[in-house]
Amino acid sequence: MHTLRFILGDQLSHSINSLCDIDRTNDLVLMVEVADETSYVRHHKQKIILVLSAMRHFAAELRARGITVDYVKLEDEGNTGSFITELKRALTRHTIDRIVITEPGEWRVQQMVNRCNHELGIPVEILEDTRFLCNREVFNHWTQDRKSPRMEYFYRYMRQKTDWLMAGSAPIGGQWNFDSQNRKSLPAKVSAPTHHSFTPDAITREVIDLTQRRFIDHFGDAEPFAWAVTRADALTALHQFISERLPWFGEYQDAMKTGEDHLFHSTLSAYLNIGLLEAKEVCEAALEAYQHGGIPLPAVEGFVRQLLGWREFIRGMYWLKMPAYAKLNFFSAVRPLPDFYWTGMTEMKCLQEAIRATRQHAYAHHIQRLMVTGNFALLAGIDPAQVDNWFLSVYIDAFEWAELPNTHGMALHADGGIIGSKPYAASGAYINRMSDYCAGCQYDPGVKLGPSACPFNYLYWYFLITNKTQLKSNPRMAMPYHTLERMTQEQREQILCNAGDFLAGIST
Ligand code: DLZ
Ligand code: SF4
Repeated sequence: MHTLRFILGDQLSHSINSLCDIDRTNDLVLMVEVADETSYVRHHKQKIILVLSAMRHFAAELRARGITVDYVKLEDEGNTGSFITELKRALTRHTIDRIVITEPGEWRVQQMVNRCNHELGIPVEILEDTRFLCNREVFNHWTQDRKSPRMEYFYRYMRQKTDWLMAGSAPIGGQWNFDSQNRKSLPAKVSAPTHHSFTPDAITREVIDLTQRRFIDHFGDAEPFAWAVTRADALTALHQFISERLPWFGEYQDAMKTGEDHLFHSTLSAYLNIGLLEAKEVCEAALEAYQHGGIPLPAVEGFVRQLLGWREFIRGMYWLKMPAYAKLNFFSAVRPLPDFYWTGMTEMKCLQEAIRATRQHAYAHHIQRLMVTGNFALLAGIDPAQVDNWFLSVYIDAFEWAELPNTHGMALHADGGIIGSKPYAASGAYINRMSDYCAGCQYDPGVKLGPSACPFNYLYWYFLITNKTQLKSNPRMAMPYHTLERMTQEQREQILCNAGDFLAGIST
């Protein structure tokens, strides 16, 4: 029996199911760089470099283990540019009895894999992706009989299931969630340790050159490219995070500071999402460090919740709700994405900073994504499909299963409350409290109306006024609507007038 084991660019794990029972004598691994994947969205240059370089390094590691790898590079002669046609071509090069694939992470690619059996004319076995902490069947079962599945309850279920941070059946510290202690802004004297940085080797250099040539018009800087592209370097990044940043991760996880692009965040999502690291080992490393002392419970709990709770929850919801989910547009938002999301040319300092960091590193942290770029798109009524496309393109860790529920659901509430129970809408006061951006901005977060007012202030009320029908009955929105009702007719008219003028001035 000769088996072809097809490995995708986000399946770069030696533990992946499709390699488990590999027969080194008779089997071969196929990996392909294809135009379909490099171009289905206009990925940030560093995202292309990360994936292709990590794929090439992974292939070399497999060969070093004695595994035969057929690797097709993007510019190899005859490359047909798609997974299916490359599989077909591989079948003409080798004698193969069956194909084994681990289920793809994205709905789009799953549709292709489902067609393989029919199109390739040989048996195709699709295996479960066991790198997640909760499999899809268990997740679906957990959602049954729940009208609105919520992350917090799923997280508690997973804590009990894994026995992580538990004292018997109760959570350690008597609380499931310590977020109330995790909302500090960054004091001026505190600065974050240097972020991990790896020098590109010859393989990465070749991919950087390829990207500079073929994808020069894609968003973002290709260099400096400092990301890990091997498991060994990703493990170094993990251990550096645990010892240097995890102790303060909780306290400052919502903080933003000019020029501090990584703060105390792990930035491991890129490695997790392509398979260089696994969620279980990352959580276990954090839990072990906590047991040795020196890491506050709110820090480790907050971090573990991101992986055990949030990451697994959004992946489960993605598969539960796709493909209809991507089309939902609860607020019927239609405004085109402003140009400044690509150019960074806006007078709003917070947006400038978030977009600059994104262009430089293909990374911005959670609060910049949710409360600055995401919040602005929500308040301004930007078409969710265009916002989804932007987030999917520009972030190094953006694979649709992770990106879509976060953008479409959490940031934009375009799903009407499937992921979160209320929109994360906030005025300039929130950004001012959590950052130092406003001090360097031409707008004033303390002014509500007029030319010097922070646009987030009137856009916040504009959002509530224009979406009253959809939001009025949401009990979690009762407070802001109560405040809105106490405003005079003239105040409301001024809000609409300021917002209208501002939005008309945005170049799209
Ligand atoms: C993101 C990406 C890129 C840019 N290029 C490739 C590629 O050339 N070959 C490949 O196998 N995978 C690539 N990927 C990752 C895929 O898009 C990813 O594996 C699927 O989206 C998973 O469903
Ligand atoms: Fe952003 Fe408003 Fe602060 Fe300017 S004043 S940085 S626009 S929140």
